[in-house]
Amino acid sequence: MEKAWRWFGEKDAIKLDMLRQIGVEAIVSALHDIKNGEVWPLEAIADYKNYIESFGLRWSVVESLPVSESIKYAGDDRDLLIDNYIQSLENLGKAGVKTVCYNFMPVLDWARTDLYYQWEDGSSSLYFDKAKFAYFEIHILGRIEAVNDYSEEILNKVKAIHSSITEKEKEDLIDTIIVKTQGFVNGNIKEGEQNPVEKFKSLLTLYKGIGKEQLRENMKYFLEKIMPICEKWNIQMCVHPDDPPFSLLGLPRIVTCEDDIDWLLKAVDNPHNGLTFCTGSLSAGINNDVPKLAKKYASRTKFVHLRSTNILENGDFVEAHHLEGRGKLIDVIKIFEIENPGLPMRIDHGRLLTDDIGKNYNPGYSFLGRMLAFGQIHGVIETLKDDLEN
Ligand code: DNO
Repeated sequence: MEKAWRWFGEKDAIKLDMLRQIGVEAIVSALHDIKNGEVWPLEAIADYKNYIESFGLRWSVVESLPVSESIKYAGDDRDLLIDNYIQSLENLGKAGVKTVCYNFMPVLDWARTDLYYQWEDGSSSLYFDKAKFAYFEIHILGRIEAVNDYSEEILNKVKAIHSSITEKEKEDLIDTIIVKTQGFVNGNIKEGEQNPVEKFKSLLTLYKGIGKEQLRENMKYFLEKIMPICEKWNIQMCVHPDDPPFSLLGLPRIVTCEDDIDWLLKAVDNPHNGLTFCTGSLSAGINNDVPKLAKKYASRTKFVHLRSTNILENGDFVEAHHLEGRGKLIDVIKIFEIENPGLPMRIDHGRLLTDDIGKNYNPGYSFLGRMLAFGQIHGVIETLKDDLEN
């Protein structure tokens, strides 16, 4: 596997020389300053690529070239936005950056309720608390019909949260779900937004009446339009699975499990329509057997995210150590080393260790926590390669 690292550009507190020193070979990044929906100019792409290369690294994956909401809900301007997307792909192709990660999640790009779940050793990781999310839907967004989406047990917990939550805790929850986890990935709501809850609610209304079948149709439409430019430049499109892989906010989810992936790969049966195999997102689906999926989809996988989770009895999930939990990374790496060697992989999320605290890293993107996982995974890859060669 190619050992890559997600880097957020020159503003990132983690510098490229540091990455080179720990054995990183390639960079996963995006032109983060360009607004969602606008064309990425060739010159800006080339400058960014040259900068990365000046450190002896290569820009191997774009994560993400975001798909505008209007493409997802089929708004009036979707064709114009798809044309812009095609132009960005053309420019990436010309510049030689040919693996492009994206997602097709309505409104919310990944969801967590807690950024600092405490472990006994003082480190922390990201966490998804079902009852807190239900509370957010029902009491903060006022989405009353959400009561139909949750069990009685969860609804009882929601009542308890409602009677004890402080204003500060409420603000933190809003900030975590719709601001802190979204702004840095070119999501809909940025830090400093005056009224994030109102903006979020108005985004949700765009999807009124759009169910799973319609969202699938819209995704197919988008992929069919962009395949010719991908063929021209040999660009690999790789969709990121929905995180978490179950429905939230009454919105449809279409990349969550084997059935979904089967549908997606058949609907547009073109080798340029591929997957970002995210062991973290997939492992949070109770019915997903991650190594089994890796084996089945190895040839259509173009990029790998390595991370693991544990699902708790109450339905919450927590991000686990990279070598533990449901992600089964050692098995997955072995499968990819045999079935599709050389794929770019990056460590996804890491714990926040004591010396990471206060450094203003994006949620999940600590330095020491990720470096620890990177070192472990590097060792696993080399050991497996050695075993396979002998
Ligand atoms: C979060 C990330 C996601 C991912 C996008 C891909 O940490 O895994 O934001 O980059 O969903 O389009």
